[in-house]
Amino acid sequence: MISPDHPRYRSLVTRERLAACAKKGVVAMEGLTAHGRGEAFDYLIGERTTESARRAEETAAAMLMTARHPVISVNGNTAALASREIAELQKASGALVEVNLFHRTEERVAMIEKILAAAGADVFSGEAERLLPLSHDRAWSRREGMFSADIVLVPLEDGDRCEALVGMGKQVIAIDLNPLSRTAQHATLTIVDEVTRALPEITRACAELSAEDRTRLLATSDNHYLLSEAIREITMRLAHALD
Ligand code: PTJ
Repeated sequence: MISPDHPRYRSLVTRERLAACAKKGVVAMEGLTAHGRGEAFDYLIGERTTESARRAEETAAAMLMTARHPVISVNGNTAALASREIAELQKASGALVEVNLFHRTEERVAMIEKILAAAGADVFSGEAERLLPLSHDRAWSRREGMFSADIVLVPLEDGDRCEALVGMGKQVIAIDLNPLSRTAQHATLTIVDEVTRALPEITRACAELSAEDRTRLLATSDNHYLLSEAIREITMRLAHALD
């Protein structure tokens, strides 16, 4: 019998929650395979927040706190896993919360907005238009939301939209357990950590960082270094896997 405090027990409960959300249509079917990829990478980093991830989370807080118009983009997986954590980060950072989906239907947008609101988030839900330079449904955004943002936090994003947002001159903070994904490689800052661990760490840092801390973190931010540290952690763990 696995104890409820064990990471393996939590991951079983999480899988059941995602499967239930997929049946209701909140999580896209593709979201289940994305979660499986995430689980595999989480296992490789040791199902914990690494030192380099913590540094990235603090840098993310510094970016959000100094942004002109920060936006948190929420998809089906993030809503199913971390609605409460999104609401708490919104309170700490003052960022706007907007639902933006890869597999977009009006019905899914409405369901996800409802889940976020029930968790305490103040969801921005104005009229969406095809504003991002992408040919498919990921182009839909709101003029006063993600389209006008200077900084966008994208948990579990796909590579095309991350690249498009960077191409529009925005700073993109990604949360992605795979340090080799196109999103991780193209984002301004990548947090290689599980979304339910990463969001509370960013929230905590929003409350705790001093103005000097923020200046220092922003001046020394280096995504290539953070990604290479994440890959080094994985390599070290694999090298000692059978010890
Ligand atoms: O709800 P929708 O329609 O917007 O669709 C959402 C998905 C996730 C299906 C869509 O954005 C997608 O296909 O994303 P990708 O390209 O599969 O990328 C998801 C990334 O998130 C992968 O690199 C996974 O390793 C990573 N990931 C999965 N679960 C987690 C995660 N990262 C952090 N925490 C997780 N729990």
